[in-house]
Amino acid sequence: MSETPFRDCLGGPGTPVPQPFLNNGTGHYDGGDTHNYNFITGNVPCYDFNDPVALNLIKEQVPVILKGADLVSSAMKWDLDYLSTHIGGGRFAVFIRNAEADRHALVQPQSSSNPQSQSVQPEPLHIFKYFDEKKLVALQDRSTFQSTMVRVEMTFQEFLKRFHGDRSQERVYLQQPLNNTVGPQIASDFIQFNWSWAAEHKREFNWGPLTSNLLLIGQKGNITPCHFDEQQNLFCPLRGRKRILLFNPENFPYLYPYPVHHPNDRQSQVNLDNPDYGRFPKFAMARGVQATVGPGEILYIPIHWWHHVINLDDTIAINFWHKGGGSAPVEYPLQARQKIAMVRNIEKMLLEALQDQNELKELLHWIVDGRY
Ligand SMILES: O=C(O)CCC(=O)C(=O)O
Repeated sequence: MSETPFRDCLGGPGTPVPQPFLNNGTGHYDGGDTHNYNFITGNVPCYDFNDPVALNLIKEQVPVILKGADLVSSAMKWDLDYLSTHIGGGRFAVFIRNAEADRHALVQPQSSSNPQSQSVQPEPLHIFKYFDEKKLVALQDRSTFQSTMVRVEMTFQEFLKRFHGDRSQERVYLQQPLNNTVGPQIASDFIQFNWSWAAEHKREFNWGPLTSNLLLIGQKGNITPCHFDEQQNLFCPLRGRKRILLFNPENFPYLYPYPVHHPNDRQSQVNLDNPDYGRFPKFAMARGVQATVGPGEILYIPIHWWHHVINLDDTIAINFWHKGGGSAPVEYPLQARQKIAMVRNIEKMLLEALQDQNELKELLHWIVDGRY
């Protein structure tokens, strides 16, 4: 059992002094790992893979880094060359940010009474803010949404060409659940993952079924901005380091998530690198922790925990997403993650009843104003 949980972990004491948070002179963000975020108050603890303390933290839904992990040992040889040779001829989902497309998109949206419309500004090229395409189709007030990120399916060879292109003009991020189109060598590596550890611990943690293993291949400096998932996540870097800022579910009101019907549902409206305290005053109360993880480590990201992911290097990673799991007996007061699930359900139910996304705000005022 570790007495000094940070020893030998990438983010712990003894880590080489990293480069400053930099703009590398070409006008585009180039990542960095020393930027001091005043809302980060500590580091995620790090333990040996099978340390019971760590496993207990996971049971309690607290983030932890597991080091010396052998969950995906057979994938530790995956680099771009190996994947290029063995991944097969299937098509892969790639998110693309393009400077030229951004220039065309710089049309200001019409003014709207909706608060989200004020956040419609071009995002810097390295930000990959996820949006839900189905929610975009159903969105009634299009002035509240603008994304210059597109999702394109392409072969691995096409992706590699763009990955090695001019990053000041275009950035790419491959994010593809592993499926049966992969070549036999990758399939064999996948079969050799430590599935018995995964199955045994899934039971122990009371998680639901594994839903997917997302393969992520990102460029240095790419950022997946602050969001939460409705899944438990064992996040396994295979190449390069990532710095991940995490906020527990109690921070929900401080991070101003978009409405449930919005394409950016589950994303924070706050720009962590330049928070607008005028619009988002409660962000001043947000408090988070951070982890820097690399190959051979696993970061456990609990369901409903906010996470903001900075690629410190070119990276390859794979995650294990699991459903939340069976319902434990309800205890009061409810925990933040249970309240989040409840709030999301209420929002969805009211929208379904109203059939008009623009009416929801007024209805909520009817419920609250002068009454609570
Ligand atoms: O690595 C990234 O950029 C994003 C990963 C992430 O958000 C996840 O696995 O839930």
